[in-house]
Amino acid sequence: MGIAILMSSWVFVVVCLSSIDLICTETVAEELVTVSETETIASSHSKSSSCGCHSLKRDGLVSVDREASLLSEQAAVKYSKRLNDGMEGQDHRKDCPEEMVLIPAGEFLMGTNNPGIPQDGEGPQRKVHVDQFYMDVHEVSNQDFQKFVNATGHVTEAEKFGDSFVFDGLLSEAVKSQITQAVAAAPWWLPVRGADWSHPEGPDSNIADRMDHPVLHVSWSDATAYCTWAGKRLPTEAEWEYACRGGLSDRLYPWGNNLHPKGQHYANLWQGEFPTYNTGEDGYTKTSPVMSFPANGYGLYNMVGNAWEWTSDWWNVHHTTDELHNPKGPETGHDRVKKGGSYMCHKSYCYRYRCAARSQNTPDSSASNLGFRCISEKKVDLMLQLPEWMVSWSSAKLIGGFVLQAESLHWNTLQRSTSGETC
Ligand SMILES: *[C@@H]1O[C@H](CO)[C@@H](O)[C@H](O)[C@H]1NC(C)=O
Ligand SMILES: [Ca+2]
Ligand SMILES: [Ca+2]
Repeated sequence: MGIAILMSSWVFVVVCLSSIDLICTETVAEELVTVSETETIASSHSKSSSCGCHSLKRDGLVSVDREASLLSEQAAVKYSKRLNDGMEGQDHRKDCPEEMVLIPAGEFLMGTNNPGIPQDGEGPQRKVHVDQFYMDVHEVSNQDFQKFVNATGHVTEAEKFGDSFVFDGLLSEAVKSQITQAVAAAPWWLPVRGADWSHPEGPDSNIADRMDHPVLHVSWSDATAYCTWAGKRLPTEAEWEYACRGGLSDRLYPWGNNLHPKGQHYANLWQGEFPTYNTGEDGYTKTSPVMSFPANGYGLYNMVGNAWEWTSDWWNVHHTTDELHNPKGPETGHDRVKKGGSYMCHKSYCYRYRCAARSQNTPDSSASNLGFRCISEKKVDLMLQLPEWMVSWSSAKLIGGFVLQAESLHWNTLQRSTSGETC
């Protein structure tokens, strides 16, 4: 039986590869994971003119879960970059370019007077001026981060500490059975030994089939080191929020006020019941490729949803209503601001996939839903590959003595970092 399935899958892969269609190969990668021992691959693969990957409907019996997973796979294709841009069949290497777009200078209304989560300091609404800058069009991907690690030998904080937080819905039973602690206020977050950016669900996982997904399990310091290496920096909260709004004024989301314009999904969020059942109606129960779903008015992808994104600001919930120019947040603080929400956000629990929404973590925290993107004042065309000593020197300069302090605080941090932050 096992061999029969392997062989069918193999034939499927060969058919897909021979048509050089990225969607097919992506779908197959999913397929190898989700096909169970008791199912057979139906003959539907050979039915359509491509490789049948666009209509993964199988003849015969399909369980309810299987049906949901099929619908989710179809949605994943529907919301892929390729179909968003009407570029089906084009060169897939363009799917994940290292690209930045110009965010023109301007003024905007930051925050909101109708806060979804008032205690997060979403209000009051205030006028802010921002100079022009360039922003990464997508979250930093695993591939981008791999390049950085290859060039610099950077070791992330999660790797140094030996653990990171993983949402328990993603964990294998083998990994789960070894965990004895959880976060009281949010028991679905488990500290997993050996979880890091290249092992997002612990030692028995890898990123081979998601190099174009956002890098996860990166601390604020890791993110800062990456941006510095790339000749860029983290955005301030004001820059991030200004960019999120995509030129629209006083709207909830990067595309407007309607979560599902024309019944379509515009972001990778959670559908179903949090934290027990994610239907994956938007195509993904975990992260999605960094350029899926439509871009906003500035050409930025996944500003809300997919992965949370670090900003350079210290966290504080009290804001002046004075008009500000390029505000950089408080001088000092304990936590750093993150923006945009993630694939785990559901309105019932984490209505934070709005541009004004915000949350925080200690700078040494890392988790399976937290990533980043960088900005720069000048356009960075070529990645400046600084030697490691220069990167450590400049990030040490940026974060001062915090590295040492973070070491000693780490265990408290693990508990604290998810107590206020539960999605
Ligand atoms: C990083 O290095 C590994 C091992 O040498 C190599 O296989 C991989 O292609 C490199 N990745 C990038 C993005 O440079
Ligand atoms: Ca989703
Ligand atoms: Ca995001």
